[in-house]
Amino acid sequence: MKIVNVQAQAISIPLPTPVADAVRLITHRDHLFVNVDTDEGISGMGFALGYDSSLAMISLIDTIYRPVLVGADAFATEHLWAEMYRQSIQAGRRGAALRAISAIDLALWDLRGKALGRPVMELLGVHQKRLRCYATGGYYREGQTVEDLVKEAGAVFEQGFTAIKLKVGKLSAAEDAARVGAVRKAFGDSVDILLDANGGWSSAPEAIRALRRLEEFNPYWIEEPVRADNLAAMARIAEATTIPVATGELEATRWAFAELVERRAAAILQPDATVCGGASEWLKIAHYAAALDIPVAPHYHWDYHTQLCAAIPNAIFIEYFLASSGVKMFDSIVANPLRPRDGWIEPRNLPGFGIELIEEEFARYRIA
Ligand code: SMN
Ligand code: MG
Repeated sequence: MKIVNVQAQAISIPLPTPVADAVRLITHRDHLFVNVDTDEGISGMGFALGYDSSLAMISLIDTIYRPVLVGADAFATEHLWAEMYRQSIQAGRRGAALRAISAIDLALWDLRGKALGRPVMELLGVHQKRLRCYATGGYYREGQTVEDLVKEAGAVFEQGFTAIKLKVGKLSAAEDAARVGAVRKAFGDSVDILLDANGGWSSAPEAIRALRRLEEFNPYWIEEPVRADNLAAMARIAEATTIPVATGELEATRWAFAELVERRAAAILQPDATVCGGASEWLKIAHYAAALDIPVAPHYHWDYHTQLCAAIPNAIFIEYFLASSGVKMFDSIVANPLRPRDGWIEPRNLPGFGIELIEEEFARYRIA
């Protein structure tokens, strides 16, 4: 089956109200979309979160990736990944180039599932279909009090979730401890509280000082305590606190994840298939982690990660955003959004990734 066309588009969805993590204000979400068509009339679709690089990604597809793809065998995903990576080595290796490769690779896996009439998880081999979710909330919001945060967490637990992720790292250690402590006090030990600093602490000592104050609330993990690049600091933090370090949402390629493990920078890996290089690369990372019994808790897009986590033995969590969080607006363009029940989520039983878009909504948010 030959690839005859690769189409790239971008959308930008505004958030109803801006929210912040430790390092940035988020006002909208932009995504790259890739459609790959074949000579047998079967197409695949893939997407990646852009962080305002969607237009740059379209340009990379036009100049570097489309020429690699058109005319090639659509099932040759391993060969095509290697070739796309090689042809963009000067411009790429991570960041926007790897996100573009991710969207293309995911489109090719979607296509393969559609061609064979099976969900991606069944092409891989199913381990489990029921996956535990945590709900991400607890962003910093203008004017929000600790009581408001407890109320927000209450709404999450009322829906049956037993794990929540809260932001830390923007306020003083005492203020962050008050936020996390209030949630722990209100909901007790039966829930898991995960923390995400988005690299907000400037050094290992600063992170360790803040984390010492948080240890008493028994957080499940601390995510990206310092800048993702500073593996030495990440390892020092892991050594100095009882809280397991999770990281990986900004990492791309198997080599980057191997380094995280070798340098003892993370106890839990968070590869994102739309960032790390697509399903092909995500699977290598997850299998490498499985060889060491390291848990995998992928970052974000559950439309992909439910299919992929269903097919590995070491998945511990799917990340989910409630629509009421007003943060993750992607489901506003999905006709068949996945809905967790009682804190658990299952992959779609449809060919490929089975994601159906609402065309009018897609068109409304389209920017290129
Ligand atoms: C996050 C980052 C980017 C998009 C969505 C969510 C955040 C998280 O760091 O881990 O939830
Ligand atoms: Mg994060």
